[in-house]
Amino acid sequence: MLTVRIIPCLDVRDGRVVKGVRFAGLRDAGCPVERAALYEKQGADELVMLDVSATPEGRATQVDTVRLVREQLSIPLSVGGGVRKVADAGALLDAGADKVGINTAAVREPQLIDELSRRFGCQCTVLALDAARTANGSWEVVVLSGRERTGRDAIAWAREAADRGAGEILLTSWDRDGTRAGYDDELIAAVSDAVTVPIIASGGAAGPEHLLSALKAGADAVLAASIFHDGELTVADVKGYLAQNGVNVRT
Ligand code: 0VR
Repeated sequence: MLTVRIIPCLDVRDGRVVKGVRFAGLRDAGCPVERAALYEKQGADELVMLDVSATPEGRATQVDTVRLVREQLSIPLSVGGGVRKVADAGALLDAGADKVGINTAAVREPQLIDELSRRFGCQCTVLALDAARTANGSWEVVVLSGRERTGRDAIAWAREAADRGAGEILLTSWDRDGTRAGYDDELIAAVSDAVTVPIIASGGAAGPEHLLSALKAGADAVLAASIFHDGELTVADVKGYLAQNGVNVRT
């Protein structure tokens, strides 16, 4: 069994870490550079930084924030938020990101995935997929930070994105984000059955048992924000629990 990855997530708006519930009611959760250093020290395997600024002005600081975080981080860094074209991804990679996440822009223009993976390699190309449950028990893709439901089936979109060259899928349950109700394990299992690329589960974690459950559902890596930002749990706590439950973690 491959070693799983524990990935703290820094949602950044106007240069500050923020955290909300279902992408709303964002409250301040600290300085990205300090948080990144803290999580690496706790044993994080990778870091995801999502720029969730609403305005171009807020977004302008993203490249600087990537540079500052990169300067003192030795683990892999994935960056997403507001990537609309190949040049946006190039700027983030030049600033020190190892991988770039695309979300809304890829739904609007799926060939962007092909372009990114051809230009930078599929290992740099992460599809960020935010999914919300529908009335009939399936999931649809939501975009624009959860503000627009697209009607696109989330499983079909995951499959298409992987076929187009996405090397990894960052799978966020919009329903569970920030709720501490646990990951949407059924969503994870459904996407895991549909694609062979690695899946990072995201949204809803409250305790280490949720991360274990998501891994058992088929995730290759687990991402969390709320539980780490609020200091309830350290990455080391989570890794200790997973190791005790027979999961291969990097110690
Ligand atoms: P929790 O571990 O439940 O806090 O959530 C982890 C992860 O889902 C979130 O940090 C992140 O994916 C939420 N994403 C977005 C956003 C947060 C604020 C505004 C927009 C977005 O568009 O993804």
